[in-house]
Amino acid sequence: MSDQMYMKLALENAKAMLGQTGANPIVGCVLVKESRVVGIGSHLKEGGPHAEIHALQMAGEHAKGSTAYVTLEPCSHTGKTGPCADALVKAGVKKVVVASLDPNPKVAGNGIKRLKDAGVLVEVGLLEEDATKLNEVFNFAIVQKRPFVTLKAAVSLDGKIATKTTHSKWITSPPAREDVHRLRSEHQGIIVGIETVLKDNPSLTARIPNGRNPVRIIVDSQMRIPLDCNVVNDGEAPIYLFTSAAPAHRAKEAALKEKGVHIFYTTNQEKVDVDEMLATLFSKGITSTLLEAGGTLNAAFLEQQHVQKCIIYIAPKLIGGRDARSFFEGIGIETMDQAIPLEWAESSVIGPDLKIVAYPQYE
Ligand code: AOF
Ligand code: ZN
Repeated sequence: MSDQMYMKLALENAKAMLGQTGANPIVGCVLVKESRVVGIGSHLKEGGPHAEIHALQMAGEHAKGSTAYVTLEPCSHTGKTGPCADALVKAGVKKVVVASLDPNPKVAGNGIKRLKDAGVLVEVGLLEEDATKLNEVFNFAIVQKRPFVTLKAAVSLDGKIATKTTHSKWITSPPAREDVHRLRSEHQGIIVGIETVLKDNPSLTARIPNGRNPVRIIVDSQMRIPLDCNVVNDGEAPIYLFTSAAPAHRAKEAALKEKGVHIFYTTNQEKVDVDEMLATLFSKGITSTLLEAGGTLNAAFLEQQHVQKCIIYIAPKLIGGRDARSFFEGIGIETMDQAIPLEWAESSVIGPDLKIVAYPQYE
């Protein structure tokens, strides 16, 4: 097998853990000695051993003199676990092939340096693009100290998310909606506005086999959330309610807290400040969020450049109506040079619908 094939194997091992490593990156490691794989490992969960440690444990004494293929630069710091670079050196690994560097300021090249200083051969950059893409969420969040935001919308071919009477069940097909549940399962948090809660009384859970429910983050400036709505009562996942409401709502606050809702006040008295909310979410360990909001809240995110990725499902239907809502409203722009440019990344067909993935290209 070639170097590339071993690294592909390491990448596959990383990829399988998408959505289960919390704020940590997904990482795979393969140890090879004399043309035989002697150890394989993935980072399974935040707080647990890193990929290299699992692979070293599997290899045992065979790690000595082996080559390690790691999708991310081995760490050099002591966080919840010890430095992987030192563990590789201690086990006598002869060469380390790394796909991409770790942008975590606590690591950022130090892992490579430690290995080299200890006399280990190091190569960096094999399948780098694939590895970087795999950790797009981690790479963004660890540097920006904000969660990566993926905006999801289901629209008709004429770009509407509802009819003029706000009816919207359903625009896209069951397979496309199932894909959304998979997306929810891969994110730590799902963000909606209070309008969505009032109108749809949704559950915001990942209803697929083995789905993991994201934290339900609700933007509710005036604390209008009904005490009897589904999310507040179903106990399926935590609720983070962001509000700018003044102390006038203390009685309701107590009732919500009683039901286990976590309430966060933002400094602005009128409207929840998106950037402040995202900073708070990051401080709570949330690095990946799915924004499933309507046109107003989406606009607040987009106008402040807080959307990193768009996933749009397009149904082969025409809705029409001047007053039918779309997924990006707000005040709008004057001229085309002010439009947010995006880069197409993927397009596919799901049942009768199209799925488009695109990345906003901010200045
Ligand atoms: C690796 N291999 O498998 C992972 C790494 O709190 P800790 O100790 O788990 O450290 C988390 C940091 O370690 C994380 O932010 C990232 O920089 C790195 N993750 N490094 O060598 C791994 N998961
Ligand atoms: Zn590590």
